[in-house]
Amino acid sequence: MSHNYTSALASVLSALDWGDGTACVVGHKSPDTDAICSAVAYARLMQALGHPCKAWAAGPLNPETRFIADLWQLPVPDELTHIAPGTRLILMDHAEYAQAVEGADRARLLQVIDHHGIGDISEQNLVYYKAMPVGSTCTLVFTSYRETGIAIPDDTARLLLAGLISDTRNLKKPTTTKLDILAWEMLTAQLGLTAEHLDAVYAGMVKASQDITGLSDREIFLSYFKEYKLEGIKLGIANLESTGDAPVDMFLDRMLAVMPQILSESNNTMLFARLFIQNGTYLLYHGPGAKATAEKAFGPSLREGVCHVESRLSRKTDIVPMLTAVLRSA
Ligand SMILES: [Mn+2]
Repeated sequence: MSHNYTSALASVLSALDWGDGTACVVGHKSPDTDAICSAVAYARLMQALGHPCKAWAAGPLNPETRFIADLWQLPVPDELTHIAPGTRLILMDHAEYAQAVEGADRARLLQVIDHHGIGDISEQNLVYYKAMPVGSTCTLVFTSYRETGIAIPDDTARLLLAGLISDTRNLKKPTTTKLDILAWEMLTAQLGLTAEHLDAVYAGMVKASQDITGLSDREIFLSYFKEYKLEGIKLGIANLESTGDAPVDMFLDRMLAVMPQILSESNNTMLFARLFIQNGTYLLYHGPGAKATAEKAFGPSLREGVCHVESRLSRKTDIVPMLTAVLRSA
């Protein structure tokens, strides 16, 4: 019975209009470890099911991904800057054009595998859309292997575990679900890894993501940057992972100094940045209307360009919904 069920689920994917070429499997721009690893692992699953696919990276790897890719010898996809109209496309870890590779809005969208809100993507043809409120897209890819009855090779298990521990802060993040924990347990058991070892690996990833040695202020700002279209307004939000050795105020000055240039080069209306340190979150803002928007969402400015909230705010689960609510009522 279970075999029939898994093969029937796998066959559902054949109903998509795959065309003659190779489908692009790609995560969001400014890719993080989950976006990269889920794309490679999912492309491998589609290949195993007989659908020609290739995984891509929608931008250079961030320092954390480079660290874990080196440590675990993960395959790193080539970089894709734009796709041709009509290309078959599978979006991983995002569901909005503002975060997608250039040309995504004119591609033929086949699938979305994601754990965010439903953005502005559209597709008139049949689509396979899998979204769940879980801790990582790699968790969803894990379930796709299980559902379709395809065994997970060890090198794919490492990819899935890398994305999973990155996005869930090794199961410590509040967005972690029992499904993420189950995937983590099964993947670590398969690979013969201990919890202590995973703690050490994750500590190395955090250290790498916070190591800003040798990066310009602009590179620091853009390392964990995402773009959104909220209530029709295009904006970008940076996650700043560490101040390095700099005092907080000096670091904030440096980030505020690069924001005007980055804004003028992008087609965003506003820029924001989040820096979490010691039980408080600094929120930087820049651009027309950004101050009023930030102050309505986060309270009066601490100083020009900066608000502060005495709790840990997540970009996905706190900041984006708060900004959306303010922009909706504007
Ligand atoms: Mn993710």
